Amino acid sequence: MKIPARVLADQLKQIKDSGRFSPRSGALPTWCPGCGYFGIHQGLNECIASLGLPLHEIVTVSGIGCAGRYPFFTNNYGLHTVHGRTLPAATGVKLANPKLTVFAVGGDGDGLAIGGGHLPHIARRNIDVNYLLFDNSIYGLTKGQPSPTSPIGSKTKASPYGTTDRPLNATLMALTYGASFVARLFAGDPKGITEALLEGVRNPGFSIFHIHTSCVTFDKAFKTWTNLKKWTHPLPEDYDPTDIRRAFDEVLRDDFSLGVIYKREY
Ligand SMILES: Cc1ncc(C[n+]2csc(CCOP(=O)(O)OP(=O)(O)O)c2C)c(N)n1
Ligand code: SF4
Ligand SMILES: [Mg+2]
Repeated sequence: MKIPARVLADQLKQIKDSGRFSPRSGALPTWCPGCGYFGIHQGLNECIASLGLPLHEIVTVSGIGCAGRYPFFTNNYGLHTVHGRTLPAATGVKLANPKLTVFAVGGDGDGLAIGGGHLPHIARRNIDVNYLLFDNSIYGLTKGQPSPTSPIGSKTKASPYGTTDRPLNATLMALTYGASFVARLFAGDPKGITEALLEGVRNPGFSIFHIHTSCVTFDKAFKTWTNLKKWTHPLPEDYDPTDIRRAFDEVLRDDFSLGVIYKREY
């Protein structure tokens, strides 16, 4: 269906007037068309716009990967650091200037493979960093090797006979490590991402947002948009995110229920 130019211009004006685009930089994201990261970008931009903070008081810190490119696409301060060292760098930023609102952004390879040793320590120290884990279950930037969250049997150029390793469950790991705020989200639901971020930013400690997303270029079988839409669903209506035992029950099912899984009461 062809949308008339005037309708598109009106829609663009509405978006500009809403301020949704103001946290974006002039650099257009270099992600592949259809990549789930656009939905995450929209969710975080809307959160930043709603916070109403001056952009120089916000920092996005990344490691390396397609997710690691994130800081180029925002107008706030940004640090593109070393593969796997997203969380130590973000910790340093927060400790050096506690007035800053810090968002750490990184992929499943960055955060759970090479950088997997940092998650328990930022969680137990309860450093006030908001960590968006972009979990596409693949190494996107290096052209599609299996990651620690790829399912058993994943066939890639680096695993032509299928992987034999069991995948990690990042939400379960975050709960086990004692993270004080844990959300599980989906890149296809930017509104849900914004809502969880706005709640998590208020947590005066470490908040993790485990975001299931799609690598449309290198994964044609597992985390496709079609599958993710089929698998994801909201948490039960009577769910109480302050009940840690309930949170473990929910997450042990290795399910795709979405929302705020756990928040600590101080
Ligand atoms: C020390 C080091 N080891 C390996 C690499 C190669 N490398 C770059 S990105 C990457 C993995 C990317 O996967 P992920 O973190 O899931 O991010 P995605 O690209 O999927 O967003 C690897 C292994 C590197 N840049 N530095
Ligand atoms: S390779 Fe995958 S993760 Fe990277 S930008 Fe393209 S679709 Fe996104
Ligand atoms: Mg990845």
